[in-house]
Amino acid sequence: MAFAAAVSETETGRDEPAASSSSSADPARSGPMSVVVGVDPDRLTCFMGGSVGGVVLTAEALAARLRDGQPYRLFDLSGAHGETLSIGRPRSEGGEGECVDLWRQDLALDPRESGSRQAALHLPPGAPDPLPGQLEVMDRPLGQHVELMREFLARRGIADPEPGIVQSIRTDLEGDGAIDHILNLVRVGPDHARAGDHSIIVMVRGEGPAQRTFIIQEEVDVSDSAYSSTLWVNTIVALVDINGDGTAEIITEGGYLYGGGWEVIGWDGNGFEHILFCGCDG
Ligand SMILES: [Ca+2]
Ligand SMILES: [Ca+2]
Repeated sequence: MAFAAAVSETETGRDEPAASSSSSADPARSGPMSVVVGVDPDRLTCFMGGSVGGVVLTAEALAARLRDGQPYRLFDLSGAHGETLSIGRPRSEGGEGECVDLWRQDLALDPRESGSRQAALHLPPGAPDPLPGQLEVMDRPLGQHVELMREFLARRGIADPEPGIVQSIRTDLEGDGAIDHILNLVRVGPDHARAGDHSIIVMVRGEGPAQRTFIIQEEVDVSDSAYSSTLWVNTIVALVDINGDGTAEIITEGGYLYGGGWEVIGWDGNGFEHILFCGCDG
């Protein structure tokens, strides 16, 4: 398999809890604060948390610090989209159990602007531009990436793989000058699961022998089923640096048969970790 030698895969499980070291509540922590809120096409918000002094804090740990009328800027994969203000303070809507991480933060959104997903960021005064220096949504994936992902699925035992690359983003995630491609693959049928259905997010770094593939999410149906697929399907909404360390985080909105929500996924220099979540994980 020609590609196998050039591909190294780093697994990160979506179901792993956020690393306690980066998300622990520290009421004494001080420093510049940033906040990230997901906005869905119906302008329904999901308050994910943010960071204080560069350390990521969960929604629960951050909520008490927020006030009415704080400024937010709106972002998606095409860039920045104006400003808004918070209305009131974050509120937990999850109660107990599977929706314990569901928090809302109302924003004064323009009702004429709807239909798209956005990430709303409150950033400290003087914060650097949170967008990566390079950010381009490609009309179609590179042929070499289609082949790469065909090989990827074949190694999972899928015969005649059909990689469904629905988002192909060309960026420089950590600003080191080397281009990174983030690919979101989705193939899910409406009624029943088919062998080879998949929901995968990877980052492809480099080209040729130096190319490496980092797995951000991987779910693959390996057999047919008469029942609906239970794959968690994502949309990559924005790439923005929420904690000011110069590396953009990946903001996704997704869901499956039994739940859904927003995530912040961060690059730690060797791989990806799921650092914040808002929603119901079922
Ligand atoms: Ca890079
Ligand atoms: Ca960052």
